[in-house]
Amino acid sequence: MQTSLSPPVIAYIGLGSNLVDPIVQIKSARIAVAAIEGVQEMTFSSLYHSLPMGPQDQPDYVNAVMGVVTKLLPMDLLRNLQHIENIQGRIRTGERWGARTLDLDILTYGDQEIDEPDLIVPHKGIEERSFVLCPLFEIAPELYVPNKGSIVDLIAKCPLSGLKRIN
Ligand code: A4P
Ligand code: MG
Repeated sequence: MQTSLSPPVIAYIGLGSNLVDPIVQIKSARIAVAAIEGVQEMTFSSLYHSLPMGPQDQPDYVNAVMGVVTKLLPMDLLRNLQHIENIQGRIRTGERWGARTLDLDILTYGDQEIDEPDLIVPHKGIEERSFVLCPLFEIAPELYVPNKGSIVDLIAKCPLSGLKRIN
């Protein structure tokens, strides 16, 4: 894949799966993300079992967050993550918040705020999602999410029901 390089930036990536052995999907995705040229794994959270946000007629999710150092520009990072989603059998049905083998979202990219047609960073809705905030807090308790607040403040305001850490 064609890529452009930037100075190293810390980015956090949200991983989610609720189809075809979600735990295996998340573990495979971790390996695939760490293998992207220009991406280095820094931290990886516990896995969390979560109730579906959105349509309820779908299986429960497994979620996690990965911290990376990357030299990829944000759009290049996104394209690489979408490539991994496709390889792991992601089928885009067009249904909002529908079931998926793998979802990889860029939660934050350094202290940048990005508002482009294909990429919004910090990821929209991050503050309402305990399945993002809890694993993020676990690996980055000092994080400030640009334009939204500190992870400590965000987590204090977010209901945590329906989330269970997987041992
Ligand atoms: N896009 C824009 N910004 C970003 C970003 N920061 N990271 C664009 C990744 N993608 C970003 O995404 C749709 C478009 O968003 C992409 O083409 C990309 O250019 P998608 O992955 O194709 O579709 P999606 O994920 O269904 O869309 P959406 O609205 O982003 O869904 P979410 O917000 O990712 O939510 N319940 C639980 N418990 N756990 C989950 O992980 N996930 C979802 C999906 C629903 N319910 C869930 C979970
Ligand atoms: Mg997504």
